[in-house]
Amino acid sequence: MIYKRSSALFAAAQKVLPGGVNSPVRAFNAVGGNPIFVERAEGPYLYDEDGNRFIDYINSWGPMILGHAHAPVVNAVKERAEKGTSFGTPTALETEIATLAVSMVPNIDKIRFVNSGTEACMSAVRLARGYTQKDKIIKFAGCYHGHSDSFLIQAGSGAVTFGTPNSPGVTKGTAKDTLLATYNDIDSVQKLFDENDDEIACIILEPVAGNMGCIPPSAGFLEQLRELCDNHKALLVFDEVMTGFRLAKGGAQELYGVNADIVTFGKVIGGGLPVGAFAARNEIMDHLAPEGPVYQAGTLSGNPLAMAAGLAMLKELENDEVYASLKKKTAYLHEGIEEKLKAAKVTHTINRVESMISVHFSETPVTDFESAASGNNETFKKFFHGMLNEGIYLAPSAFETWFLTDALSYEDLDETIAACERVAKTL
Ligand code: KE4
Repeated sequence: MIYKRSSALFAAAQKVLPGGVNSPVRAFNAVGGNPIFVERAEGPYLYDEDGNRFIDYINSWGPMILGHAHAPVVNAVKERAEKGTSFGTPTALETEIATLAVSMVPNIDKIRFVNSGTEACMSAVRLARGYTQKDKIIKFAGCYHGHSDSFLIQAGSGAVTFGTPNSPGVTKGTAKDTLLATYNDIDSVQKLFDENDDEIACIILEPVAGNMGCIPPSAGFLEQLRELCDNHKALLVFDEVMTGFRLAKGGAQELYGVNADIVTFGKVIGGGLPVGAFAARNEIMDHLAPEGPVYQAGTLSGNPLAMAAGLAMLKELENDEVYASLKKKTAYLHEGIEEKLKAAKVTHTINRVESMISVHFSETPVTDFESAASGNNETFKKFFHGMLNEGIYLAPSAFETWFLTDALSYEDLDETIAACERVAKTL
C-alpha cells in the first residue's frame, strides 16, 4: 500500500490541528504509523487519498450500520439542505424523529436531542443527579461515556490508549463524585453502595462494553444492577451510544430484557451526522428544562440536517430484519478469523455481541478492563498494520470494537478472512 498523499496531509494537519486530528484515537498513536486520510466512502469501502480501497470495520465508530453514502440518508440530507440548514426554532422534523425513536426503544416516553454522545451522557448524569437530589455516580473502569469531566476517571477508549486514565484538567472536586467499579463484578458495585449508601444518583454503564474491546455483560449482571438501583433509589443509566439501534431496534434494553431509567444514544441515531440523545420515562424527563429545573440546552440541538439524516436512518431500521443479517455476517467473520488464527497457533480470544466484535491477543477471557489491558499489544499492532496493508481497516486500538455494516457481502468477509490467514502467519 502507498500512503504518500496521506503522509503529506498528516504533516500539514499537524501544523494546525492538535496531533493532526479532531479526535485522538484517529491519530494511530496506539498502533504507530500515520493515519490514512479518507477521500470518500461507499457501502463497506473507504477510499483514501492515495487511491487505496479498504474494507471498513470501523464505520465511523458505529454510525454506518447500513454502509457509507447510504442513498436514503444522503438524499434526505440533500433535500433538507436546500430548505436551510439551521433555524434555532422547533421543527416538525424533530417531533417526527422523536416519535419514531420512542416507538422503537422500550421504556422511554420522551427524548432530548443533542449533538454528541458526550453531551448525551453528560446531560443524562445531570438529570439523574437533579431527579434524585444525589451527587455521586458509579461508572466502570474501562467504560467510556465521552470526554465530560465526570467520566474521565480511568476512562476507556482514547484516554486509556494515551495511558492517562485520570486526564489533567479534571478537578479533584469533580473526581470525588465519580466512583469506580469493575465491569461484570457485582460485588464491587455493592461495596460502593455500602460505603456511599444514600449518596449515589446513578450507575452509568455501557450495557455491552465497546471501549475496552467488546465485552458482554456476564449472565445476570444487568439484572443485578437493576436490583441494586431499585433497592438504593438510584437510577440505572444505559449508555447506548454504541449499542443503541445497533444490537437490536430497541438496543440493549430489548436484547437483554432489562429496563434502564435513562438511555443515551449517539452514532447510528444520527445516520453519520452529529446527533446524540437521552431519553427516559415522563416522570424523569419532565424534570428537564424548560418543563423542569434541570438545565440543558444547545444551539444546534435538533438541527434539521442531522434530524433528516437520523430520521432516514431510523426509518431504514424499523424493519428489523437487518439485525438478523448483521448477526449472521458477524458470526461468519468470527468463525473465519478464529479458524485462521488457531491454524497459525496465535493465542487470542474473540468477543462478539450481534454486530460488535473484537479480537484480543490474550490467553485469558476478556471480561473487564484489567483482562482487556492484559492483551499482547505488540501482536495487536502487527495484526492491525498487517490487515491494513491487506486493505482491511480495523480499529486502531486494542481498546476498541469492530462495527459491522450490512453493506458487507460474503465476498468481502471471505476477502477479510483470507487476509487474516496471510497476516496470522506473520504474527
Ligand atoms: P461522542 O461524544 O464521541 O459522540 O460519544 C462519546 C461516547 C459515549 N459513549 C460511548 C459508549 C462511546 O463509545 C462514545 C464514543 N466512542 C468513541 C469510540 N470508542 C468515539 C471515537 C472517538 O473518540 O473518536
